[in-house]
Amino acid sequence: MFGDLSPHYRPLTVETIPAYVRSRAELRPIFGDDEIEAVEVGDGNLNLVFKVWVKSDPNRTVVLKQALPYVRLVGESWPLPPDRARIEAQALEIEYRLCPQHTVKVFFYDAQMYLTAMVNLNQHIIMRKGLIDGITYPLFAEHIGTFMARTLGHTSDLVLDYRTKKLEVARFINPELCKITEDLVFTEPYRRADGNRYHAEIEPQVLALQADEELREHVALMKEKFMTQAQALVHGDLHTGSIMVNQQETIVIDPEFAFYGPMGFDIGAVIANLFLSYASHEVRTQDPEKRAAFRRYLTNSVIQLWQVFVREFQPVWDQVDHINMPKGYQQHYMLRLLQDAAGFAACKMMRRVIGLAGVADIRGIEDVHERSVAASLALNIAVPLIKQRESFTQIEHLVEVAAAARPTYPWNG
Ligand code: SR1
Ligand code: MG
Repeated sequence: MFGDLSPHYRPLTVETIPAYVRSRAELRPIFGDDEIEAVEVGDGNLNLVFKVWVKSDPNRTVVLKQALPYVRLVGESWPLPPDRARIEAQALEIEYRLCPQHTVKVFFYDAQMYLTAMVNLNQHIIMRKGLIDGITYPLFAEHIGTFMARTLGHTSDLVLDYRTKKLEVARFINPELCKITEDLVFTEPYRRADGNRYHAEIEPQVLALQADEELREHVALMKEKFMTQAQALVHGDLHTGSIMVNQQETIVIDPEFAFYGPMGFDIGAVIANLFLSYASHEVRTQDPEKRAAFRRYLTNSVIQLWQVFVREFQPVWDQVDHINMPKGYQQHYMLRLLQDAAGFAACKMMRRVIGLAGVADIRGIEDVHERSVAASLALNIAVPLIKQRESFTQIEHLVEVAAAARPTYPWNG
């Protein structure tokens, strides 16, 4: 269906990892002839992920990430081309060149095995897990704003020459993974679909949302933009599960959904996930003062990441042709990015509540009534975010929408 699998491809297991590691000269400086241990840690939707280390010295370690030829979340009934691993490795190479301090370092990509060997970020945790526990990361907004400005600005027509840009668009054609996004983010949540996974208690709100034709018009506009605007090399899945953090560092991983798309899709993904956390702490943090403080951190992060993005994007504007791209055009461009980010953030929030692939922030809330409160609030942030996006002229307007929203579960009528 997607072309032939490499004849050398075989999914690794913890048992076959030592022999594989020995077969790769690039890993010899790390592992030598020492005894190797491995564990499979992949908790994502698509791939195998192994942590591998020297038994006598766990600091000598790598992560091996290998694509499966199907969607792990669903099983072999949903085939998926493992060539996405090549897209991911090539995107990481570009992101590392443009922003090494916030991109995971790759040792090599094995095209026969659809496998990437990379640094084991064992001093970091998945940001989503930290946010669920109410941990703040004060440098995150500065770091992610910088990462997005560098990787998006420097892969756009504003920097690349006409030919390189078009060849890069071709190199990053990623139809099957884009189709997943088209279906799961922009199509299925707004209609009856077998893939949807919302829980029964939230159904009245979901059905009302799906019946809202004005909302579906707005979503259709965002979907069109996603499918047609080859603005820059976007990460394509920049949620808080694709970001590893600690108090000092922020490292982006997992760009297998990368393609040339609208910049606002990445910016919106980050904002969406901060707002999903905001909604989840309606019930996750019971103490009102602690809740308010954590939410202040989240909303300040939204504001700051945009301010950093604008600041770090300025060098791009400084080097464009100011005759054809005068100040007014530049301001218009940045305003469109802000409004796109709001629209995409909304779609990404709605899909995480209604669609196939949820987020632990909300779906991990055990008590179903508490989960419903958080889910309801997330939807009530998302809907005005997309409908009002063309009135937003500053980032604070997005935060005002979140702050004004309330859960409408339990229902009155
Ligand atoms: C079937 S894949 C589901 C989701 O996992 C990835 O992280 C993307 O967000 C995708 O939509
Ligand atoms: Mg991923």
